[in-house]
Amino acid sequence: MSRPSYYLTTPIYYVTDRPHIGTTYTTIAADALARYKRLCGYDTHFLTGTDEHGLKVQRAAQERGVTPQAHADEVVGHYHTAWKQLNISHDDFIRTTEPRHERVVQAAFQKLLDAGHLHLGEYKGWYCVSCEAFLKETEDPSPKCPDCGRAAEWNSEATYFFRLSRFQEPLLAFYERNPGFVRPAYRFNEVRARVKEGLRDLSVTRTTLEWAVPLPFDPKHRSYVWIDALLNYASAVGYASDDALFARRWPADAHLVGKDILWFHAVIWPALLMALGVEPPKMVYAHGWWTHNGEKMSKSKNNFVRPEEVAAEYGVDALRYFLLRELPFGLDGDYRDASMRQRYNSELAGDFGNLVFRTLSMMDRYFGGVVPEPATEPAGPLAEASAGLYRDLEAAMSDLQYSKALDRIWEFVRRANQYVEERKPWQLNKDPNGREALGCVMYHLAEACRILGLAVAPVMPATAASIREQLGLPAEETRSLQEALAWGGMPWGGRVRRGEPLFPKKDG
Ligand code: ME8
Repeated sequence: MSRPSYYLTTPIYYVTDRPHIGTTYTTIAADALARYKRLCGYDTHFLTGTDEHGLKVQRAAQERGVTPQAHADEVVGHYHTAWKQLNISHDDFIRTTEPRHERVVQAAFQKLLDAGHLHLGEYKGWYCVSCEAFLKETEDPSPKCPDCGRAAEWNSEATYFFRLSRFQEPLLAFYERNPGFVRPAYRFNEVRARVKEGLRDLSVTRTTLEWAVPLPFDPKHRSYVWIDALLNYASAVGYASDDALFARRWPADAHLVGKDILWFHAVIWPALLMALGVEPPKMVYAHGWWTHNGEKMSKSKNNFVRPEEVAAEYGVDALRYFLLRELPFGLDGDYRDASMRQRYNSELAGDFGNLVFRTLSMMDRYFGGVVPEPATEPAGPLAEASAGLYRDLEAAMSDLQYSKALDRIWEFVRRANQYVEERKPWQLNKDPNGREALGCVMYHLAEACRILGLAVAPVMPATAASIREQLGLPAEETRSLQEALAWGGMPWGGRVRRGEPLFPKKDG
């Protein structure tokens, strides 16, 4: 039987900035989910990429005196470099300037026209270039964008409208049938309430914009950047180009997005898909926003947390761990170096790294590095403590509750450290009758480390690989996570190879 597909995406990022903690956050969260699903045996497809058209990118290029394409080609490099450094395991990286995507944007517009979902008219209103979004009607003569606070620009031009208003009822019916469509639930309620207030037709083309995909039936008009951008999720998996591939991957299982772009994903995107006769995605998960030392991050304040700097100080896995552990996915959070340092020292160096290091040190000291057979005690308190681990991880991860999954794993780490204190291997070692008991204790600790090496792999892949190597296990686990997490999988008789501490303590 073929493995079930799991298709997940990040937003595609504007090529106006290097990756910062916000874009990194979505991408790391998606990566942990992709890795988790792969371990569970899914045929996982993880897509990320860059959003390269539109006024915002056009102006960024103009300011630098280069063409938009040259600008995009340069900035996209920052994303490739960052995602490589952060161990992001995407299966595909789409750029909206690629022909494979532009063709699909044109095909989609043609279909919308043919099916009667577009009408020509005139758009008059305010536009926020930074958010690439239209503002609600206002009496204010110089309004600011309610999302980013920047001054809006007046826009008046001929445009094709997408008949979004027609989709109010179909959307509400779809939401009703799919109560898990938007997560967290309270954000779904906000979306539903706004849709109930009514939907206005959406201007989806522009004549004054150069850096965008031209419409096949009216080349004076070019695509509004958000329509172009949303279609990436479909064009990357064969929509309008490879029907078999598209049938395999679609509908997407999870779109991970920030809360600021939920409206586009939970309202405009499913309506557009319905208009094209395509099923909407299964889930859109909106995460919260990070501030830095209590302040909003912005170019003007120049206070972005830069992932490469945090990774240089603490390591890539510690950054990944911190972002996913510090707050429940969905809520807003504040990045503080003191919290990072505190979690690093107490949870990574103290609890986790210490358990692995002392287990392997004692294995060397008491058994010459060879894992003993747990002859008299094949199971024990650690077997018990690991018993519901898979079930709990699955429950947490199916709702992208990374912090809950990590809390559960750390419960096990602490139980294992407590076990060391209870059984005192150093005393058993002195006891002439303690050899068998010591063998059991050390086997159990090695097994606990093996289990941890699997459980933390989605969030801390390099750490997990190092644990497997130190335990003398093959790099790849071939069984599914559920099977591999069952107690007793550590072979005996093999040699362990103790490495350096995984997370050396930081002073101060
Ligand atoms: O919105 N905390 O691109 P973008 C958390 N191209 N997340 C943050 C954040 C913060 N401080 N700042 C930004 C776009 N983000 C579009 C997407 S998808 C078809 C098109 C998140 O480069 C933000 O919520 O502005 C969003 O998910 C992403 O980073 C912003 O990407």
